[in-house]
Amino acid sequence: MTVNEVSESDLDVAIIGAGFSGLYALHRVRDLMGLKTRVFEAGDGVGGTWYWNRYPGARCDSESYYYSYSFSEELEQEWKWSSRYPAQPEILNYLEHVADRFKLLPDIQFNTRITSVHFDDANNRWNLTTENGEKTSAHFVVTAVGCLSTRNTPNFPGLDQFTGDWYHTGAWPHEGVDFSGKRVGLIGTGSTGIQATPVIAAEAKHLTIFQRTPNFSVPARNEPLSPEMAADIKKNYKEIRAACRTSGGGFPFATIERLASDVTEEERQKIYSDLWEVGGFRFLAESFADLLIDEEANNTAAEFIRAKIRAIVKDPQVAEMLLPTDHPYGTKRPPIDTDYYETFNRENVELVDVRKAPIIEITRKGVRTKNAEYELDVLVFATGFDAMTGPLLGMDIRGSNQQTLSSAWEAGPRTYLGLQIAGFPNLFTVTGPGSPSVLTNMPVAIEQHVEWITSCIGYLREHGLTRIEAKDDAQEEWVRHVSEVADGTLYPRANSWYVGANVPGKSRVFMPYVGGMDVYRQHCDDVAENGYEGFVLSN
Ligand code: NA7
Repeated sequence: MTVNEVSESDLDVAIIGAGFSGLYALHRVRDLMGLKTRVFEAGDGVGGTWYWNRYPGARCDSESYYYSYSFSEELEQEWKWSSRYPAQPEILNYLEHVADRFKLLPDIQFNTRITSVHFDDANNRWNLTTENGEKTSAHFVVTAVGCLSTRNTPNFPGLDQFTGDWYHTGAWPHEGVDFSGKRVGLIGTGSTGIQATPVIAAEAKHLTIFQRTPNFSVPARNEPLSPEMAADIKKNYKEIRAACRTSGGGFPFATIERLASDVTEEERQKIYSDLWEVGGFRFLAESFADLLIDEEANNTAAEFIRAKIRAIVKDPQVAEMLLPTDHPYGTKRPPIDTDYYETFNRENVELVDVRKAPIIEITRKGVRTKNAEYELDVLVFATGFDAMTGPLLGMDIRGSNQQTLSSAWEAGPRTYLGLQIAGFPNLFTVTGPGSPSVLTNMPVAIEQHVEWITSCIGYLREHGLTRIEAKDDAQEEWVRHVSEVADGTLYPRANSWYVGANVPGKSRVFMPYVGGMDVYRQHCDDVAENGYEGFVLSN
């Protein structure tokens, strides 16, 4: 084939990943724009995060009725959510239903991991290679790879000699794991460990939780959605979606302007107590406007939660070990739970502080810390992900002049709007670093990105343009802005996965954009309106 020739099998748009983002991107690109496209998916089914994370207790921390697509009124009216927070199988069913309903499956290639994505400057096209050596090319690439899809499994010496079974929560066996009669160890007390702990404890003979950093968790208060509640939600969907679209976090929460210092101590306690009963993210979002900005304000919420931990956990020594003190509340992704702290009152549950006595190795029999060896039959890694950049750097992406993404991001991720990377033309990153992404209700952020990207591709085609690329100076200015906004908050104080602190050696950069989904959406719309300001459009 000579330069400029495109074979039959080549695509207008290659989409990588069949989770929330990839499914919606496929629907828009194929059905609304009529372009030739294919989704490449590593798993053997749709669902992304909800395909892989099948660990016990896996459940969405956002409420079902707004953690869902808004693009189809028919879909939102016909789908029935069972409870306030849907469990993993239900969200997976929902995404499978979406794939069926919009006839997406024929254009998804499963069991296909993309290993390289190289730009061809002469043709303004991307060449993609799969793990099996299959090759294709596409004019545009949309990475819909998720933010939490590259697992972080700490490199403890000796794991290969462990005679029990071990699992990472992010690659849970489809057939499940039988914990009955087993001595189970769980490493990690992030959202995942906190969801899994009570469920595993209820089944296992004994559960040892290896905690490096205590976390602040608020009860979810999950409950079934009654037919009346469900009907009411369906009746009010227009308003609910509008509230999500115009809010800072993509949630339909009440807008709170009061500061923690605006009320008396007694009123503050009442507000926290009431919201503790409401449960979930509302505790943080609907209490005070300055919790993530002002340390003193934050400490009022942190102290309230610490008092709850002391009240719930009967053994004062265990309670003390569970008290988070090293980061302001909410500056790590706030977990929400069902009976997490209560679980430490069970006789078969033991908490081990691996900050004080770190894990030295995995032995044949279990886990050895500096102080002791814990014999285990099953070891669960709830140790999180190489967030946001991991999935992108995991593919060999090379842009213009074959520059590698890993060299462009040597000092941490740099993007323009979290949508494109200078030097990587025609490549779009859904919910990439530099966009609100993981700080928001993900489906809202995903829909905004997919809609912006597809409109952009539509614009290029209408104007006979074949190439779009972020300008260096626009990118530099955006990176500066993302970091400046983050520095105005308490977020960077925590050693969180938002700054890459959970992965040894990863550059410390606050990755998501904290300026708010509403502000960000408007900014992206203005950029497009002004002829894609900050991008070079060409032939
Ligand atoms: P997280 O939130 O990254 O939590 C991982 C946990 O694993 C956290 O408690 C870590 O402790 C712990 N961890 C990681 N590495 C180690 C080592 N080497 N030793 C001991 N403990 C370790 O991941 P999740 O899966 O819980 O949640 C990810 C997101 O999914 C969540 O935020 C939601 O958005 C959904 P650390 O705090 O780093 O000291």
